[in-house]
Amino acid sequence: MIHLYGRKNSINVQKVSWALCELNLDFKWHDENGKFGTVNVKNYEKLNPQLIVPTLDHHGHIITQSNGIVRYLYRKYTNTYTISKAEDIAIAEQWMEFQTTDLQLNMTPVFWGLVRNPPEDRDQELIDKNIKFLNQKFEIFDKFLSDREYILNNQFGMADIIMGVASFRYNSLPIQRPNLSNFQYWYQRINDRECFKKNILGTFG
Ligand SMILES: N[C@@H](CCC(=O)N[C@@H](CS)C(=O)NCC(=O)O)C(=O)O
Repeated sequence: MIHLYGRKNSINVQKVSWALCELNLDFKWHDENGKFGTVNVKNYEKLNPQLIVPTLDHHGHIITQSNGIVRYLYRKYTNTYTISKAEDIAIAEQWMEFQTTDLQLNMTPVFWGLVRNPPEDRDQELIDKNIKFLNQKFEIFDKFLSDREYILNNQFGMADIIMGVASFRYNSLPIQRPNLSNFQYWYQRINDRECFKKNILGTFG
């Protein structure tokens, strides 16, 4: 049995639920309706000493860290790692790292500042500075997408999921975005996927 711990509107949990869906894997979802900062599961610290989400219990094998979980699932259930050249995998992983480090650095103050925190706590200067960086980083991704359909092997895969959840958040933010035609073309195809509609759409907030 596969168990996923975490709430539906967490960007990091979404990576895993989307990947499980794409791979047609049944799983039991725990704490689907949990609030931020709480995981309503008894003894959760035994599964995840950091008390964060997501955690995957894959037939008794406990894994944390969203990108690590997605890599594990793709290694286990697809031929991504065996058919791809190491150079191409490196590029895919480069974008996965980009999301979790560089993008999140700017996404967090913008998302929390505009969406999750009350308006009286808003630091507009900080938000504006980070919107600028966020737009610049998506411009870099837009250029990368100019000669490909998807990130790895021109097939939808793990790196599209990781950049996809971040892109959903970016495109949902009430901010001005530059014209990113390659990015928006890619995003539209990502949006059309059933697993995106099922796991990501309608979760902004
Ligand atoms: N590097 C971790 C970060 C996980 C993380 O920060 N999770 C947040 C939600 S997105 C969290 O658990 N916050 C506490 C909570 O929601 O209860 C990962 O990628 O899994």
